[in-house]
Formats: sequence, structure tokens, C-alpha cells
Amino acid sequence: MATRSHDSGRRNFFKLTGAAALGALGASPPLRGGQAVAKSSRGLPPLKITDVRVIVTSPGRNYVLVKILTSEPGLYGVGDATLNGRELAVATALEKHIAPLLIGRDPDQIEDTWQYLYRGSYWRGGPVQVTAVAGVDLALWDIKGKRAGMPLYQLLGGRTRVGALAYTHASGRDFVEVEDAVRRGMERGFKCVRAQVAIPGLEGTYGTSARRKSEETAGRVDQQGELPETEIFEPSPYLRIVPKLFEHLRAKLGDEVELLHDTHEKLAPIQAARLARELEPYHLFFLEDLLRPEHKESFRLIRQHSTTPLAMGELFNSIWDCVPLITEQLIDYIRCGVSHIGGVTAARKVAALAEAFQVKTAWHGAADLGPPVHAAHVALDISIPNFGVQEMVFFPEVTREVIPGGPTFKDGTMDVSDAAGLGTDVNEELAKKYPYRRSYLPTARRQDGAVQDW
Ligand code: EZ4
Ligand code: CO
Repeated sequence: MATRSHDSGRRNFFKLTGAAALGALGASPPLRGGQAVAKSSRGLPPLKITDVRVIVTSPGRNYVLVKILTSEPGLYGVGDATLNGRELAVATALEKHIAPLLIGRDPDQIEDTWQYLYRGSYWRGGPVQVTAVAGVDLALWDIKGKRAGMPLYQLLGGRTRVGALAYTHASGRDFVEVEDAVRRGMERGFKCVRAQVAIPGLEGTYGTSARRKSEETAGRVDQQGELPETEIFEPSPYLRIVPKLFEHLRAKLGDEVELLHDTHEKLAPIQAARLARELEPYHLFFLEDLLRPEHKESFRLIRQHSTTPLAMGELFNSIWDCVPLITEQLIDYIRCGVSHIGGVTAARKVAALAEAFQVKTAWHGAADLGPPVHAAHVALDISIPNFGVQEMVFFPEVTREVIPGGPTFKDGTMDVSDAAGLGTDVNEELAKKYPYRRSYLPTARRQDGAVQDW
């Protein structure tokens, strides 16, 4: 570093590049992109990112993984950046635009890297870019955990509970099928079950197994290489059947099991208010994603009409999407996915904002988010004070071989091991055996042919 006097440094400040300017302010020689250099990490040697590998693989369904290698031999981190149906857009953003910015940077400076990638692109936000940033963010937290010899939940403040209350999915073509599916979940140990039923007379309903391509199967390898399926949705029969489903389930299963339901952003505000009100007698744990993500202010209408607890957020991509719902206490559970909201760095701020307004978390734990994200979910769940519930899936054997590790399930709760970092990995050689195949989520239409939210 040049030994320049403070005054001349100031005089020249605005002529210098960002990197040189930081040097003039007395920092150690900065890295690429003007990143300030940390002075010490417990006496550990300085670390640099040496390579960023984007692994697109389809063990059971498509996943986008980010493997970040460092200058310390054998030290790397693995993140997940999967965006169902738009996987290659995220992979390209990572490979072509983001990876070149990371080489040479200090992997320990996660917040700085997040800000640099999110705000530094100028074109901030959106699911593709945010999920790409999250893939990097998760890999960096993995590296930091390995470097510290601690699981992620320790880095986040340590354990606040013995495990994360989990929920599973139950669906069927009629009430008895759904009831049987809920019972199977309860026999497996679940205390919370999400229940969905097919709409009579309509071909296919979100979240039910009435059709070959349901929410559960969409994107799976046996469904790939095709164009999207179309489901038919009509609000009136849907609004009639759902309260009757929960009347049936309460009559048959009693009051103790916690029941949930996902409307998947399908309803208009007044329909959503009606459904929330009519479900009140059945005491749902929560009613999920009632409205499109664009209509946050419409939650005020629902709140005026119902005491059914509300959850929202799997299509949110920033903390600013969450702000009005949380600060006005219009929802009870914020349920974004940690990868789709920007990684652990973003999600822990969402959780902290929610804590201040007595809103709890319910991170989106679907099958189309990879094991590293599920591991991050549970690390947050067991370290924050305002955890609510955790959606979960059991990954098939083939997924667990290619992307090993991830949360465990016992007695209705999830937990993570004490492995350092996220406790997940990717088998790159095996991943090559399962190449990406194009796949889409289903789309939906009304009976008259008009486009409907799926
Ligand atoms: O349909 O992740 O609550 N869970 C969900 C999910 C979503 C999928 C879409 O890619 O709504 O199953
Ligand atoms: Co959902």
C-alpha cells in the first residue's frame, strides 16, 4: 500500500477507483470490486474464492447447485439455487454474470458479497437473480461454518429449541382419501398436516393427486421433456368443497391434529375473506398464500373478516415484499423460501423483522428446493426465537445420493446434525449421470379458457 499522507489521500479520493480509494482510507490492499479486507479471522490465514462451479442435475427432479472453492485445499461450500421451471436462467446468471465477480473475493465477507451482488447489479431483485445470489450466499455460510468448525445454527446464535415442528402434505380425490392420507402422516409422527382435496367435476386441482401431474409430481423426472400441463380451476366449487373437507377431517380426526391448507395464490380478495371466515370453526394452524403476491394490501380485507391464522410468502423475493404484511400484522406466518428470498443473509433479517411484530416463520420447504436450502431452513428454525412451523419433504434415495446430508425427522420435528456448515454436499461425478431435462410447473385456466393463477 502506498504511504500517502491523509490529506493528499483525501484530495485524490474522488479521482481514485473504489479499490484505490479504500487503500487511501488506510485499509489493507482491497480485493477485486473494492471489498474491504478483514484484518483477522481468529488468526486463520486469509482466504480467497478460487472457483465457482454451477452444477445442474436431475436426480429425481432438476436442481441447480453452487459449489464455491477456496484457496484452502479441500475447503468449499455448497448452496442451492433451484428455481423450478426456470433452472437454466439461474444457472446462466450464476455462470456468466456472477461467478466472474466472485473470483478473488474473501468468502468470509458474506454480507458485503450479498450487498455487492444484490445492489451492485443495479437491476436488483426478481426470482432469477435473487435465487442466484442465494445459491452463493448459502455456499458462503457453508464455508464459514466449516472454517469455524460449527454448524450454521451456532453461527446464527445457537439453539433456541430442541427441534423444528414439521408439517407434511396429504391429498386425495375425496374426503376419505384425504383423511387416510392425514392418518398416514400422523402415524409417521406428524402433528401438523396440510390437507388438499380435488374439486368435484373438475379435472385436477392444485395439490391433489387427481391428475398425473400434480404439485407433488410436477418437475419430477418422469414428467420431464414435455410442455406444461393445464389444470382447470373454478372458484365457486372450490370455495364450497374446502370448508366441507375440514368439517369432515375434524369430525373424523378430532381437534388435536394441526391442519393446514394452501390456496396457492388462486383467489380474489373477497373470495379469500369468505374462505378464511368459513374455515374458522375448524381452527386451522394456518391458511396459506390466499392472494397473488402483488396484492399485499388486500390482506387488510381478509383480516377484517376472519380470525383464521394466515401465512404468505413463497413467491416473495425480498424483505420489502414482506414488510407491509409484517409491520401491519396482516399475517401470522411469513413463509418465503430461504433461497427465493436471497439466502440466509436475507432470511435472518426477515425473521428479525417478523419477531418485532409477533409474526412467526414457516419457510417454504417444498421438494423443488434442494437439501442445502432445507438445511438452512432448519438451522434458522432452531436458532431464532419466532419460529412457527416447517414444511418438509422426504427426498428420494437418488436425490440423497447426489446431494447428501440435510435435516433429519423424528417424532414430528426436524433437526440438523452437528456437522460444520450446512451439513450438505454434492457428488459431482454422480450428478453428471443425471443430466438436466426441460420441465415446467403446470399452468391453470378457467373452464372458459381464460388464464388462471396455478
Ligand atoms: O407449489 O414449490 O407450499 N408449497 C407449495 C409448493 C409449490 C412449488 C412450486 O414450485 O406451494 O409445492
Ligand atoms: Co404453498
